[in-house]
Amino acid sequence: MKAFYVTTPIYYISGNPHIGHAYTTVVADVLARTARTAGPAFFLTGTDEHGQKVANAAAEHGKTPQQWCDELIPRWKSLFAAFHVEYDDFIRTTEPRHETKVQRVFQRLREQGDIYLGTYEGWYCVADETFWPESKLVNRRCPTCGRDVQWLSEQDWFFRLSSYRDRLIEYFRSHAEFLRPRSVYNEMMAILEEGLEDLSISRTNFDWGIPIPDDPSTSSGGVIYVWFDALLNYITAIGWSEDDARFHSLWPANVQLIGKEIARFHTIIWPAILWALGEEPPKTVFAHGWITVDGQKMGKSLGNATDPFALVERFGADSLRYFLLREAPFGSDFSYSEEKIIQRHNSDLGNDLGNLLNRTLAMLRKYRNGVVPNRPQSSGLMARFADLPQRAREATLALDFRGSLEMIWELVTALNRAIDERKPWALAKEGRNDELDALLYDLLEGLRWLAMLLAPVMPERMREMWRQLGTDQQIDADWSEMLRYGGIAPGTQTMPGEPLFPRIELAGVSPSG
Ligand code: ME8
Repeated sequence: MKAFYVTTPIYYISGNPHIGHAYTTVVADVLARTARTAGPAFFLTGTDEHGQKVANAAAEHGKTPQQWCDELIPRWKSLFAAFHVEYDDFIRTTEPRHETKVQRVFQRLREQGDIYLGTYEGWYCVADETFWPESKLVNRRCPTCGRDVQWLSEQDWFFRLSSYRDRLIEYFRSHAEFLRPRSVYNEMMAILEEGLEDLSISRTNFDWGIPIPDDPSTSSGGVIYVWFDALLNYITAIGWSEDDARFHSLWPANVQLIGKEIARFHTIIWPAILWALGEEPPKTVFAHGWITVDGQKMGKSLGNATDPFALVERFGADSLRYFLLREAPFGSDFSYSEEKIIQRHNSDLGNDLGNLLNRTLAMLRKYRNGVVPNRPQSSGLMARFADLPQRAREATLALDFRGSLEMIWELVTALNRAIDERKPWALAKEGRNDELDALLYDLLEGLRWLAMLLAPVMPERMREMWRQLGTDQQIDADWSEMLRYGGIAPGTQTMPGEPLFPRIELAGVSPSG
């Protein structure tokens, strides 16, 4: 069975990670965890360690690039751990398993004529590691980041990107799901329609990269262009050219998540490289929006990045995960603000979900000694949610995270409303025991569903909810088996504990940034 394969960009290790890096990685984690509720999944992330940008950062700190990367890696890994991210593999482009295969790709494409030797003259932006034709510069600066570009003139190896243009246009037209959202699809289509130039894929003015494999017919040295090297991580990590069975159990990737600023690399250059290798493009590349501060993309180099470790400390990783997925439709930009995080935490998580658990367990303790009752009859409460797990999962796997959470919140709302309307305290007072048992049972069963449904988004807090519900089942088991009505066993002793999402006060909030 093919596993659901999801990837994030591999991040430049030129500085400390920020919340933007956590964002994409958390989204990938939620996808992988959700896919796992129905079958196998594989989640790859990692670091992009070559290129001039990383070399410059290392030099500024008086280190060799390799030392610099080795020293920073633990910080990146601990960021992902702090956000409760569980990847299956973390690839570093300086690893031999990657470097040898990148050289193999280069050799193969050179032998078959997809790579040739030519002369490059033009502009280069080091921050984005991108070549730009003169016509694309804005005020003689990089059109993406606005920084100075440098003039390059060198003999380079070129990838015959232009020869894939018609095939790309045709592929875009016949595979609308290949690139989402539509706004980015339209942008890339416009680039294709304008025409493509071949891509320089070697650099000779510095040496921090994978060496061009020997070619007896030329004396040109140099290293492989960092983007050509980096894109290949998605296949070198899973055994391309080494373990065909494993490779084909994962490739083509189901979802490749990226920020929209790197869509051109992933949806024009990447499929062309894959075709040159005789492989298929990924099924979907999703180019998401930016987290912004004062209308600008949050980034390391603009100096407006928020320290993600401090955020976790203050709000808790699971609340942040929820915020990131719930706040904006996936694909749109959204502005970062502590007020909004606190608002979501206090209202959705604290009032709606956390109180529901507290109230239910408190009533159960009061009326039934904290023990899950029998179901003498149905309260009817759960009937209309029978297909919720399937709908919520489909929405998540279609990358509609907000929609999925809204569906799940309908259950939260229904359970809260049932308490308010059916008034268990009145049922207890009037001795309507069967009705009370039926209602309490369904509230607990509903909470069990919620813990499972929300575990991909808030793995740690939902485990705590699970613990308080006292069940000995596996929270991350297959939904089709576990999310059937009647799963919480009568007689289960619940274990009320601390509130799941203690209120965070707005007072004393420091300005963002
Ligand atoms: O581009 N909002 O690495 P990078 C949302 N190494 N997401 C953001 C963000 C923000 N403000 N800032 C960063 C590279 N990201 C290359 C990729 S892949 C073969 C090579 C996220 O360190 C988003 O996913 O600049 C973006 O695409 C990625 O970090 C860029 O990370």
